[in-house]
Formats: sequence, structure tokens, C-alpha cells
Amino acid sequence: MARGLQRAGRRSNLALLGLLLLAGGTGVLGFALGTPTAGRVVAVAHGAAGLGLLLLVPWKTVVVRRARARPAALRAPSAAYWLTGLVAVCIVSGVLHSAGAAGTWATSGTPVAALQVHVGAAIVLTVALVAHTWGRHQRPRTVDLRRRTLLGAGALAGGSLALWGVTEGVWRLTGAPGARRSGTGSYERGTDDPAAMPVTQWASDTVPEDPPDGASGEVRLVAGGCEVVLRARDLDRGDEVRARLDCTGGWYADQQWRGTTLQRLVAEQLGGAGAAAQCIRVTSVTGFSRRIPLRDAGRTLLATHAAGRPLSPGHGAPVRLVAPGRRGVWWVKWVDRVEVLDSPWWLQPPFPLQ
Ligand SMILES: Nc1nc2c(c(=O)[nH]1)N[C@H]1C(S)=C(S)[C@@H](COP(=O)(O)O)O[C@H]1N2
Ligand SMILES: [Mo]
Repeated sequence: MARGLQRAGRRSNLALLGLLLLAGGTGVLGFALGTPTAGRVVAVAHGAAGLGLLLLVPWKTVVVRRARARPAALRAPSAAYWLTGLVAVCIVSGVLHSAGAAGTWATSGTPVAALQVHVGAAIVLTVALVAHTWGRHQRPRTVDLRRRTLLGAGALAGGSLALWGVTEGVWRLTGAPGARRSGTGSYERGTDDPAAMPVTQWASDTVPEDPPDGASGEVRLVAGGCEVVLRARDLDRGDEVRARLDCTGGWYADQQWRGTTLQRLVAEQLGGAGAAAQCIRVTSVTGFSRRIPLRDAGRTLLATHAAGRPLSPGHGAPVRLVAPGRRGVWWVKWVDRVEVLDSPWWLQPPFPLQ
């Protein structure tokens, strides 16, 4: 009896950790994916993993109760409350975002959206969880592969997906804004109306105090020993692309962007100088930068206009990057330097640090 209980406790702990790792992993991955199609699969797994945690509540309660029966010296009484609280904040804010709370709050100008609470709590939870599970190593045992365990895992996966399906069904039936969110989980804001599109920065970056002025702004193009200084206004070469700016903050907008493709720029200005190139690093006056693989140069734009109008200072005037199929965090604003490099594009942090 006692052994059976112990095994059940161990299994629910592992299931709990598994769901938390899956939720965290898909959360980070979802932020890295740019297209609704790729995003959807990950978003479903993310939602199901998060909601699946609720299915484990009855079991984990038993485990915690039992831990309470141990001598006081062996207990960590507050840890359970903290972790439960953080998980609860993550789940509630995640459900609120998926229902559409972000849509309403964001348009009313509230600075804190459900998604920001969600990400903030998840970061704190990750740190707290590492501290909590440290020293509670559970070595994989053969028992974990027994039929019953696998059946349990299957049931948990099925139940989690069903729970996710129920929430989606509710948004649809009630006409909640959540029914209209994109595959990445973002809400539409400001399509074909750049002025209605939010101005967002990744982390600590800010709109430059003295935004480079539209007429005199300069962009330095560098390859090998070769350097060309271009005026921003000369970058309006009529190359157009319709692309979706999809911010990890939970909104997206489709716009008609205009400027010069990176490919045209490199070919015209540098000729053969870019022959050994592997990627193009695009840097902002603020220092914020991203490396774009060379194979994307044909559809990546240095844009000066959106919806036929010059970019506003908040949206990156005079020149910003437009990287179709990539999340907003790649769309460097206030570009002042473009470098053709012969090192790989992935030689950079997966997300910017500023
Ligand atoms: N220089 C710079 N460019 C940046 C950022 C930033 O913080 N600094 N944030 C990126 C992020 S996260 C997004 S979603 C878009 C937002 O573009 P917008 O403000 O024009 O809507 O800009 C991107 N370009
Ligand atoms: Mo963003």
C-alpha cells in the first residue's frame, strides 16, 4: 500500500514536471516561430500542457499532504504555496489571453497585458522550480516505462488536449475575441493603418530621443573592406512586400511595406564583394541588432514606407527591417548599419538582450 502510494506520488511528480517543461519549452519556441501555421501546432501543445496541469491537481494534493506528515525538518512548507501560486497566475493569465482579454485591454491603452503577466510569472516560476527540484533528483527507473505509466501518460495527454478543446469551443460559442486570434496567439491591431499599430520595444530598448530624421538619416553598408554610405531617402526603391508584423507581446498587423530588398542593395552597391557572405547583420542606432541568413535577402526589406506613408518615428523612421515570416523581434527599427558577414546567422543569442 505504502509503496503503491509512493509510486503514484513519484508518477504525478514526474507528470507535473513533464507538463511544466513542455509548457515552458513550447512557450519559448512559440515566441521564436514567425508564421501562424508553424505557430499553431506549438500553441496548441502549449495550451494543452498548461491546462493539463489542472488535471494533476488532485494527485499533487495527495503528494503534498503526505509530505506534510513528515517531520518538520524535512518539509519545505512555503515552497508548495509559492509554486502553486505562480502556476495558477500562469494558467489564469494564459487563459485570459487566449479568451481575448489582451484585445480589450490593449486597445484601452492599459500598459500591462495578460500576456506580459503570463511571461513574467513563467520566468519567476522557472527560477523557483529549478530551486525546488534541485536535490530532488528522480532517476529514471524501469518502472517509468511500464504499461500502466504509459497508459497514464496517454490519458493525461488526451485529457489535456480535450480541456484545451473545451476552452476553444467556449470562445467560439460565446463569440469571445479569442476565437479570432491567429495561429501564434496574437490579436489583429492596425492592419493597413500603421498609425493604429502599437509601438513596441523588445526589452529595454527605447525610441531614440532624437530619431534620425527622414531626409538626412544615413545607413552604412559594409562588406569586407568595402563601405558605402546611403541616404535613407534613396532606399525607397519601390520594392514592395505585404507582410505581417507579429509581436510576441500578443498583437499582429498586416501592412504593405515599401523600400529596398537586402538582395538588391547588396547586389547594386557591393557587386561581387558579398560573394563569400553567409548572413547580413542589421543594426539599429540603439545598438539592437539581428543577423538574417543570406538566403532570405530576396524577401527581406529595408523599408521606408508602410501603407504608402513614410514610417513614423515610433515605427522605425527613417528605415526599418521587414522580415516576412519572422516574429516582430527581428524587424530592427532605426537601422543605421547593414553588414554583409561571412559568419553564420545563428551566431547570435536566440532573442536580443536589449
Ligand atoms: N531597435 C529596435 N528595433 C526593434 C525593437 C527594439 O526593441 N529595438 N523591438 C522589436 C519588436 S519586439 C517588435 S514587435 C517590433 C515592433 O515594431 P513597431 O513598434 O513598429 O510596432 O520592432 C522590433 N524592432
Ligand atoms: Mo515584439
